[in-house]
Amino acid sequence: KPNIGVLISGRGSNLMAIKEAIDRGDLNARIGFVGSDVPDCPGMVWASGQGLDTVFLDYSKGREAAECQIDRAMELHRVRHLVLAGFMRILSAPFVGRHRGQVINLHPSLLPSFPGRSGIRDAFLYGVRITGVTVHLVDEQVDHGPILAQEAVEILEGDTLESLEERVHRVEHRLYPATIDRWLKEGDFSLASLRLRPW
Ligand code: 3YE
Repeated sequence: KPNIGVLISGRGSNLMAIKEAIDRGDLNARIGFVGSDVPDCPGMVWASGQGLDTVFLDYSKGREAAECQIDRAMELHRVRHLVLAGFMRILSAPFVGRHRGQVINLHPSLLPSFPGRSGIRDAFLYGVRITGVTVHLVDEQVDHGPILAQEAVEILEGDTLESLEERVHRVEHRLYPATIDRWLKEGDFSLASLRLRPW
């Protein structure tokens, strides 16, 4: 069973969805550790309560030192695959290079539209009629790497930011565990990697 590390900075609702999918038998993995740059965030409190191993990633001495802590946790817990789940730090190019193809991210918009820290809000304020959720491999740029899965979410008349957020999160909680399971089984299945040739 592959060991995964899950990195969070906030509520940890996608961590909870991942744990539930594992417990249901829908995601063939083990959570080796949960790491966070915010030690007392609700997701870390929840993870401790579940008996998961938690690791505080101390960014106060710089990105490089914190990323060394991630490397050490991965070795200690025999983790090869990292899952970003509301983790709000940019991973450096050297870190991405050491873990090429082994870090996955979830972003709450249809990339390449609305990258960055507030994808749902930015789509809502722009007034698009369709937004969604993207799962992609992490590369050196933020919210940019090869796309593994996307699902559309309609913005409805009468939607508020809050009602839209709720529908986007519901899609995330279903799409992310399913895509992680496929990724662990099949590796890179991005369409970009298929190199479709013209006839
Ligand atoms: N790193 C790389 N590629 C990616 N991290 C995330 C996705 C992703 C990634 O695709 N290489 C907000 C982060 C944006 C931000 O600017 N963070 C700052 C620090 C902010 C602070 O001080 O709290 C930073 O430099 O890390 C995860 C999503 C990142 C979202």
